[in-house]
Amino acid sequence: MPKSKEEPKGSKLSASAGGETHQVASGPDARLTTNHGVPVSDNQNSLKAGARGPSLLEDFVLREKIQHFDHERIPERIVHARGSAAHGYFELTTSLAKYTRAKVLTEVGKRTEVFTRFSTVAGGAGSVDTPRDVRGFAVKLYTVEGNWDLVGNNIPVFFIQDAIKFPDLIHAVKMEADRGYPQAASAHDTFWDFIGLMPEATHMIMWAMSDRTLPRSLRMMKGFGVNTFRLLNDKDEATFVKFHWRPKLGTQSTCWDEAVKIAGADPDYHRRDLFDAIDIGAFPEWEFGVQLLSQEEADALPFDILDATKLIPEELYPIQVVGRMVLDRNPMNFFAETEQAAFLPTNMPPGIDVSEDPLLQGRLFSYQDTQLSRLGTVNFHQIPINQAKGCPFQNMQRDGHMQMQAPAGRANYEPNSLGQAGEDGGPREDPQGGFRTAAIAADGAKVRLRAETFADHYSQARLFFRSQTEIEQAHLASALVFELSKVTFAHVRERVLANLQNVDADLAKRVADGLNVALPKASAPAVAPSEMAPSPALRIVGKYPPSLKGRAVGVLVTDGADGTVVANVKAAAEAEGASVKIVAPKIGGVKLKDGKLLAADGQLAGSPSVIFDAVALVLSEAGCAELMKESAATDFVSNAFVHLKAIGFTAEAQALLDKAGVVPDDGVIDLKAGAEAFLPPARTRQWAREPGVRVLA
Ligand code: HDE
Repeated sequence: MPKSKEEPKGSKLSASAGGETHQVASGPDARLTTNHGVPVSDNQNSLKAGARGPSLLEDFVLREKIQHFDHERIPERIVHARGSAAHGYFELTTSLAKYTRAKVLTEVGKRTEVFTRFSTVAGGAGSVDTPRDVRGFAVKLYTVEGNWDLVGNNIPVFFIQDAIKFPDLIHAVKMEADRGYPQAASAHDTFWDFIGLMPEATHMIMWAMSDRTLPRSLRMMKGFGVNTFRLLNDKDEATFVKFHWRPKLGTQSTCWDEAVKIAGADPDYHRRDLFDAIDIGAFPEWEFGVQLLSQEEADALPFDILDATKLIPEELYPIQVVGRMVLDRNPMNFFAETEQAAFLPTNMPPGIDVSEDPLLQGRLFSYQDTQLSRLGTVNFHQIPINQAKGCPFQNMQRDGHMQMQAPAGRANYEPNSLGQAGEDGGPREDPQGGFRTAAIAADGAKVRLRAETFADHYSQARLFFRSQTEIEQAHLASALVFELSKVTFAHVRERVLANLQNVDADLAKRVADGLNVALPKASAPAVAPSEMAPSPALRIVGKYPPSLKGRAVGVLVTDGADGTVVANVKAAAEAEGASVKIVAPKIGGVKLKDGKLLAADGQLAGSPSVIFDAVALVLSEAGCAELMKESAATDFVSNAFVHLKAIGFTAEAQALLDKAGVVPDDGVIDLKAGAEAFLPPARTRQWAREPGVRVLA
């Protein structure tokens, strides 16, 4: 759409989500108009026949306003409906020119604009941020050779091997068909019924029941392309590739009990965390990495590289870090950008190509198709957030609903001889620079078959479980106990247990004990699982970065608290990059011991400790006595304790600690030792505390 060159006085172009702009008046000239520009004189009263009379059909101002409102919603995404996103850039640090001709992967130092959307899978758009669920990690890179959408997840494998099972999987996990619940939860009959009948899902189930599905922050999640793709170099030689994003803040998770409570305390926990971080300039960053394999190397693997239920252990093929992504700008309008963003795995610049992975092959159809019902037009690529911004896009496609462009000239077909390419003749194909597909032989008989190389459903599930630390294994087993305890059909639980026997006999026994049911015999695996060398890369525990960077500390204060202690804790934590929030019984703040006022960031009842990574209690004796009558205060402390957080305290808080059941350990720090002593335990969770506060499977 042509932009007006001269801006009228007192007006500006509304900042766009990617290209299109429209003039909006600002300043004193900012008057309200209808959608067609007619100035509105009264936005408070509809047109009536007399002050108390009926409204008149003639009132086009009222009708336009109400009608637009009636149609504000578009269908939410069928999966990944709840999400939040940010703008930023991708920067290549090492060229992959040996493997690909895609400029985005060969031009070192060049910054490519991105729009990245994170999501949960099962819940609706209005569900909460912290259910146990896989997270979507979709990146749209506006490259100079067209958009590249790397539509991944925070888990490197998937539940199913063939796209034809996807509708069944999603029907099984979403709200049950008759009752319309549960929302955003896999802990119910239909999900586990399906899972028990689909042994290929077992590896993914290990990941889904691990702490990976309870991310602490969207900024602390890995991202994976999941499917195998190909890179194609300028000689059209193909190399298999797996794509990876690694968060600079490390991979961090919450506890299950904590995630459940966060859902109540702040249903928007993740979206707020991302927005706030970017708002204050703490821009989240990820490394971009690849695993590259030749056809011969792929053939030598003990599993099929086309099978999306398998990963390639990093110990076998290390991730080569070749770039980074920084998210540094919040969307200006959630609907226009985040909601209307359409990610398509078919969006790939020349030099990147798909593989024959049967899951990916189905995805190549689905995403384009779903946009038609969601965005309602074949012209959804013209919505600013979806436009190819890095380069022009032009072809002979015309018209359709919501056409925003007015292509000039008579040539809307090709070939034509009406003029030169780029002039009256319009655009032409580019055999050299255009997208080319890897020339992979494909001449098999038409069959509906699953390759035998896809038949091993348990080796990598075992690899994952056995690679975890003891703590993570206990969390995983306990998550299975929790979920299966919500299953009401005994035969469904039994079938899952029979499958778990093939993963690890000890795991199956722990889960059966946790359910207090008999352990069934192992199901018959299609292929007996084999042992793989443990992969420490698959662990989270023990790898938190030694810093509070990007995390939150809550300081609970009362009237009469020692301001010096508060200031010291704040300074020490902020020096490491934490955000520190003052929590007080009343939002108006407290009067410190020295008489000074200290403003509060949050009121106690609305700022429970679940929204912080570590807490400090800086109380006066009288203040503590008051808090002893306040369950929100006891919960603040007891939850921090059972969620394995560091608790700093002043001596006056002792009675509250005792009432909350806090047992002294390395993570319970008397602040008289100085704020510095609080930092080391605050940088991690007190894993050693867990057996004393929670019975794990
Ligand atoms: Fe998706 N998926 N998916 N998916 N997916 C969608 O497309 C689908 C799969 C993923 O932030 C839908 O625009 C099929 C794997 C993300 O907007 C839909 C299959 C992975 C997002 C769709 C899969 C993903 C989607 C719904 C099996 C990880 C959110 C709305 C063959 C690599 C993108 C939409 C965003 C969204 C189909 C499996 C990731 C229906 C058929 C595997 C992150 O087209």
